[in-house]
Parts: sequence; structure tokens; C-alpha cells
Amino acid sequence: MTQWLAAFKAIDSSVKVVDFREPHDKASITMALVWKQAHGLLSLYPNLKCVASMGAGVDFIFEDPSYSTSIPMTRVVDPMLITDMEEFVTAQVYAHLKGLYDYKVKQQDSFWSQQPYLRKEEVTIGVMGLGILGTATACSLVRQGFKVQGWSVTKKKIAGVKSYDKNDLDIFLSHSNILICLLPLTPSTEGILNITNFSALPEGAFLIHVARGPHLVETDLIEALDSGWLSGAAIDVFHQEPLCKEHVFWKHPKVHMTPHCASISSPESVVPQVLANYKALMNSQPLLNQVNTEKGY
Ligand code: OXD
Repeated sequence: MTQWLAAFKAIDSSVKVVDFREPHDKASITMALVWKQAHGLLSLYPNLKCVASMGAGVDFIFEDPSYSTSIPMTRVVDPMLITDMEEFVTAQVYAHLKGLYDYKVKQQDSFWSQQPYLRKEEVTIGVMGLGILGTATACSLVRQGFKVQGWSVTKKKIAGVKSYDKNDLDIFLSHSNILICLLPLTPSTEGILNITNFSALPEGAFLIHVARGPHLVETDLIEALDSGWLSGAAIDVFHQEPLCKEHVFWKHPKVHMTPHCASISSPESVVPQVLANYKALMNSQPLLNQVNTEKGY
């Protein structure tokens, strides 16, 4: 929070920004910048004209019953967030291809054993969700020489990426040796990473999940890993964050966890677009990166 307030002050100190935990006049607030706000909080602000997410995702705003879809909502589209996501996913792809996670497990047993590894020509990567982050990640993998296909509600034209629409999920999955989930969380994508869809992947497929916890049916993932159908999963997002200490993922040898850190908004990079939107709002101009509140993304 301090970093965000400091960024606002440094970039434009003429705009009044308050920390919601400090006393302030709620009726004077026209724009709320939020990240996983407590449900009900937004209803305390009677004059909100815009709710801005601090990140790329907005699912947590829709989940708050005190948010009314009549209030315009914006999200972050930021080159730094995009590059961070491309790099994170690329790191996971190579960790899988080169068997780095398996070596980590073997190291714990002081076990020296060279293993065959995969080359990029041997795999097809499937990206679920071809929004801004999904498209950028798919293109970055294409530039690195990977075979890449994408799945989204409607087909997309992206150079080098074979695109499938919602009716072709099975065929898309059947060719995805590495499956990357970058879908928005909506009622139709919740639970999409389930045993039926895992079974449609080629044997030995690897999952990289960097979207939202509720896309994944966690018990189905464990089943697919324990049966040997999936070779591993790099999971960055969870139903409950932070994950509780007792969760089976922590100790599972085929689950490679990170604490929702694939791409983290940088206040210095994001604040200028929040300020631009604040000024647009004040001047009744169109907002940047406005969310379609009907579609949910
Ligand atoms: C985001 C995230 O939505 O970090 O930006 O998950």
C-alpha cells in the first residue's frame, strides 16, 4: 500500500489519494483502486464512478456483492506485467523440458542419474485463453521456436498460433503436451481444469496454471498426477491464498508451487494508467482498459 501511495505522490501529487484504512470522507471518493477488497467495502462509497483493479484480473470485483455492474470497471494492461508473465511461463516450460524439477527431487535423495530430456520440436504447447496475456505468451513462445496452439471462445488470428474455438476443446487438448491456463475466471471457465479435460491431453502432459485458483479442480489434478497421466504441474494460483499448511500440494513431488507471483503489478508502471483513467473520468472521456461487465472480462 505504501508503495502505491508513494507512486501516486511521485507521479502526480495534485490528485488526492487516500488509504481506505485512514479516516476519510467516503462520499468524496469517485474512483476506487482495489485488489481483493473485503466484500461489502465498495457499498460504503455512494459516489463511485469507477472501480479499478490493481492487476490484470477482475474476478474478485465481480465476486463482491457490493459491486454493481453499472459502475465502470477497469483492469491493468501493462507491458511490464505482460513481459513478466511471458518470462514466467517460459521459465516453467524449460524447467519441464529439461527435467529440472525431477532433478530437484533426486537431489533431495542424493541421487545422481542423467535423464533424457525433451527438445522444443518434440512438444506442442496449448494456451487456454487468448486475451492480452494469453496472446502475448503464445507469441513469445512462437518467437522462441515452439509449436503453439490456442483455445478461446472464438477463434483468433495470431501469426504462428493454430487457433481453436470453444467447440474444439477436445481436439485442442489432444495435441497439447504442455497446457498453459491463462483464462479469465467466469462461470463457464470455473472448474475447466478437471479430470475429463486432463484425460483428453496426451499422456505425460504438463500443466502450467497461472490464471485463477477456481479454474482447477484440485482433487482431479492429484488423481491425474498420481495415475501418471500428467507428468507434473506448475501451479501459481490456488482456491485459497495463501494455501493452508496442510494442503496436499505442498509436499506432492509432481506439483511445483509458486505463491501467485507469475506477474505482479508494479505501482510505478501501473499508477500512470490509473491516473490517466481518473482524468478521463473527470472529463467524461472513454476509459482505458475498461472491462466488459456482461462478459466478465
Ligand atoms: C493479476 C494477478 O490479475 O496478479 O494481475 O493475478
